[in-house]
Amino acid sequence: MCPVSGLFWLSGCNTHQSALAPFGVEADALRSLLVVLLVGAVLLAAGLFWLMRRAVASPEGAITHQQGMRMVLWLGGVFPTILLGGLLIYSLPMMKPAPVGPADLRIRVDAQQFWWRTQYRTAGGPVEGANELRLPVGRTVSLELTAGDVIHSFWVPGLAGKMDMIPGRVTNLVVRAEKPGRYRGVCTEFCGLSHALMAFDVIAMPPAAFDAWLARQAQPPRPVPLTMTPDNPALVGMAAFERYGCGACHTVRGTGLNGTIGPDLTHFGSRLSLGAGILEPTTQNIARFIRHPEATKPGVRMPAFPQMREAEATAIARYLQGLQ
Ligand code: HEC
Ligand SMILES: [Cu+2]
Repeated sequence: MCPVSGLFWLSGCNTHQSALAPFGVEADALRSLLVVLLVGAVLLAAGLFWLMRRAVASPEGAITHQQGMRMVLWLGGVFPTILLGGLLIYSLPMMKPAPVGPADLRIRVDAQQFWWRTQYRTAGGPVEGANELRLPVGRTVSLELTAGDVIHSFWVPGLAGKMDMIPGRVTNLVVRAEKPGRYRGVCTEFCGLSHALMAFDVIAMPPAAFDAWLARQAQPPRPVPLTMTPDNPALVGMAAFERYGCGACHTVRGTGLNGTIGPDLTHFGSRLSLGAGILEPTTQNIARFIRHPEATKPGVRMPAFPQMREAEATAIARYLQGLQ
């Protein structure tokens, strides 16, 4: 449900990608600030309107020159100074990032044309992922934002404000999710042809479920059952995946394929979307994406495989969906 739907009907009132339906403490503070500013601005405008009407209605010479000058001093000088000073004092604490302790979770998010590389820093070493961000509810998380090619920008409207992602630099964004659920983030800096097709899922989870998920992500995927018949689609797909050289750009841990140009596919089967938050990960969509990624994402950094038979693409899709 949209909490302020009456006022903000223009926003379209979704709850999975909206700064007006926050699930993180930073976005919540920003929304409060917005409401305070909006109410203040309306009151101010109403007051000025009232004064203006009075001035127009009163006869000439109703106030002396000196009274007029005093009014300018108070309404044009003293009042705005107090108002802006108050607002500054009110909003300054919001600009200070929340403190991060050594025990808090750190996640590196590296923006690429047109997808997201993620790296969860754990005691056992970094855990690679892509195109989705999972957060434990109630825990402080420090996001280390950077980019591999051009400037991108990280924005999860329900979580916190925007932050630029700059090649060669790491900027920190400290966040805390408060409500579990599935949300969405986007790139908000024009970064190339498919800039508008560069999104990602944000999944806020209860801490215990998050820990279990992260432990699973650190492991290689469950192996393809080799005991099945040779026409087992996943087995055929795995062979085709190797034969077409997908491993030059993609990593599937535990198989020796460790390319790093494209998204890590180790646990691709557990992801909720395909192509950086763009498509449902159905077998058909995946197969189509593999043969003609540019049909979905113009300017994509993955080559097309038009020579690949549809059955082969479907087999690869089945194999990838099995990577849990
Ligand atoms: C030259 C490097 C390259 C090769 C070779 C390559 N890919 Fe990709 N692949 C990429 C890049 C880059 C992306 C990210 C595209 C985007 O979303 O902008 C990608 C994305 C994908 C995705 C979507 C991943 C996600 O998280 O949504 C799948 C699935 C995929 N590739 C499968 C394959 C398969 C199967 C092959 C072999 C037939 C292959 N790729 C060959 C670079 C490559
Ligand atoms: Cu981008």
